[in-house]
Amino acid sequence: MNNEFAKDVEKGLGDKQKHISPKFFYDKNGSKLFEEICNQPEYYLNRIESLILKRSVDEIMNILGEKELSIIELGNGNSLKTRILLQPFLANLKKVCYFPIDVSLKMLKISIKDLSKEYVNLEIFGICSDYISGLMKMNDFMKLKNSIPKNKLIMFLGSSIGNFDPKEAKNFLYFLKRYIRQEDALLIGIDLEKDKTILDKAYNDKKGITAKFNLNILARINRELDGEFKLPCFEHKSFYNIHKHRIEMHLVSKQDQEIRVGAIEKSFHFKKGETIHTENSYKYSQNNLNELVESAGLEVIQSFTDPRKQYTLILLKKVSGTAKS
Ligand code: AVI
Repeated sequence: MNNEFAKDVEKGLGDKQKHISPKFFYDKNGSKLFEEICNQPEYYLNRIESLILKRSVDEIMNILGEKELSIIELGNGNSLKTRILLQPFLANLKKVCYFPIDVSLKMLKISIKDLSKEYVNLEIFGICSDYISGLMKMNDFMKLKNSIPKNKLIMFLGSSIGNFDPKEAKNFLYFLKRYIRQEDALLIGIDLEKDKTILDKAYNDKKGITAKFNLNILARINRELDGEFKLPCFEHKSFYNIHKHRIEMHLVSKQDQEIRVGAIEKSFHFKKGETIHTENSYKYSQNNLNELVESAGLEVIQSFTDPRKQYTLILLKKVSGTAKS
């Protein structure tokens, strides 16, 4: 049994506003569904981020100005976007090492296998782990192996930082700062605030893939925790909460019902219309973004944005003179 998942479900379904952490979306099915979401016409995030990456890769390379580089990617998924950087970096630098860090062993294995075939001169060190322990492992490993480039670029793409609330996002950036030196950089993808209609559509695609992705968390409880959720008795709901600057994703109970979760030996009552809050996806204004970066003791070296200012990639470094934390 996945104890962390069991604990999260027990606590989350017992709270007044029921909730489950979005990190549990990504089992084998969930990761596949997320890939499908990224291909939906309404979900602009990945498409725009890839375009920005293509347009800015040369500038990023010039700014970094390194001969050798270790690229660390948090939550690489299928590493599709990473290829946009890897190709030119490998063509222009003397040595590139790539550390993908991902919780899904299956995805990690597939992307390492594919990348090794495509780029014979790329050294890949995959780490199957959550971000925090993955970074610690990467750091220990780099200390042991002298042949690994010391210059680092840590990437956190796809606006995954938006799934943290602003305080968590600040703490996470602050934590990342520990793993970079003055001469290293972070590359972070962030979705920007925009028209509510565009946002609502992106999280309510016509084909219903986001709905399947959301409902999969209940199917996962059934599979892994001996749960008795009847999926047709719940429905996907997501909307942009303008006041909180975030997309909220919920699962709405369509009727009064009692659901047993065998692995934790508990039943949970749902009233008709009651929801399980499954995800927040924060969207940043330029001001909120500046505040986030500053509060973490970082500064923007350069930001790259699409012409309609829908999405941004920011290249960050430690504020000069920041003490090592
Ligand atoms: C992974 N993360 C950045 C996605 C997002 O947009 O918040 C997850 C997602 N949830 C629904 N659609 C996509």
